[in-house]
Amino acid sequence: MRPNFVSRTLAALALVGGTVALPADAVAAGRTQPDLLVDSMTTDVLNPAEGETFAAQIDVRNWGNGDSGPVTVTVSIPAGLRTDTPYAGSGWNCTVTGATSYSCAYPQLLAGQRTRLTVPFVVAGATPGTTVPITATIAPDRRESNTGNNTGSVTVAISGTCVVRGTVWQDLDRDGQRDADEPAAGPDTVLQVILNARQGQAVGGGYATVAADGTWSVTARTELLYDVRIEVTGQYGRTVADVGDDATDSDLVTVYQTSPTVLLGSAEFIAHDGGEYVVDGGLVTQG
Ligand SMILES: [Ca+2]
Ligand SMILES: [Ca+2]
Ligand SMILES: [Ca+2]
Repeated sequence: MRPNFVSRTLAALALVGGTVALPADAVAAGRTQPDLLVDSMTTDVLNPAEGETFAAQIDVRNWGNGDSGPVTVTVSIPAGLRTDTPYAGSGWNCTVTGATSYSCAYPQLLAGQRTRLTVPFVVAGATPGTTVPITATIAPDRRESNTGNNTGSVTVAISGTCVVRGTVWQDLDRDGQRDADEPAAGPDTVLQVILNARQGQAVGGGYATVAADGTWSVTARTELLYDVRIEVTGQYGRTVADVGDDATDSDLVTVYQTSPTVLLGSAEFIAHDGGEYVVDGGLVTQG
């Protein structure tokens, strides 16, 4: 095993630039250099709303072959957001610099080491439906080889309010259109309406029940992807979708479940602040 391992390693090293590359720890101490970078930035909530607190997660990495000195990261506070009490206990020490940035310190990043910096924000005066950018910048280490990757950013969408509504009816002639003589499907038939948020890190969604006239409505958060799911009793299915006039057609395109109840679903749509989204459902009897 051992001779084979050594020969493969030397062969691999020999391919680097035509010369034998030495492992990092064999380079003279003065030649090793850190390369700090913002590896990725995310937020723990995709669509926070006015007054809510969320966190920016900043992955900082030393991509170089040498250990860094002390690391300082400045995180900008854009208009529409404000700072909150910095988190403790991660090894990072953050202070608020004026009202416009955090200054966060970490003792050192060894070659190849990665760490996550998490800072809190409160939505304060941002316009619903807009996106707000957050930027993080690592101060260059004095021996750093590459400072072009020391900045990263993420945008966060500010939630507003929309209305999602619809009508469920019985499509007696199965033509996909609601005709004047076709009755509503009331609460005896429609068990619940679910407004389903598709993205795990988004906050939103809700439930509704239909009225006797088959209508339902949910007021919901925005700047996220939804679909509507309508649960009906087992003897019903969906009629053909998207046939003819959209104002009087059925918008249920998917069957998620057929027993013991039937779960029907709409297509996905992105909800924006101030929007009104109509999802109607036409039912037909099964079997
Ligand atoms: Ca760098
Ligand atoms: Ca019809
Ligand atoms: Ca429609």
